Amino acid sequence: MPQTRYKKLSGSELDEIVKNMSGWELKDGKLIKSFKFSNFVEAFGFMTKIALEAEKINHHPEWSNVYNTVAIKLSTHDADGITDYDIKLAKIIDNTNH
Ligand code: H2B
Repeated sequence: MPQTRYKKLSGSELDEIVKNMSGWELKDGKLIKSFKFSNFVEAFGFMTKIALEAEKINHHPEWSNVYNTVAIKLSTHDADGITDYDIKLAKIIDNTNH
């Protein structure tokens, strides 16, 4: 996939965008947020819904799941940074029931 597909965001652009994204933070060059559910099935159901949406836009989360929590870290490895696609995926995630 050509790298020009992505718009890599600068530090100041990111600060401006992320301050309006509830619960998201910048850490170690990634956009991060954690979600907590009542049990494992709820957490895994959330991941399943996101996985299908991520596949549709061909942009995939780095994440981990322990019982009822899902910790998400977004970045674009092809662009070695955070891009408009990470923001797009973060919005999809926030709009998925949690
Ligand atoms: N997801 C993320 N988060 N970053 C990428 O750079 C990326 C991806 N690249 N999903 C895509 C797939 C690329 O490897 C394929 C070939 O399109």
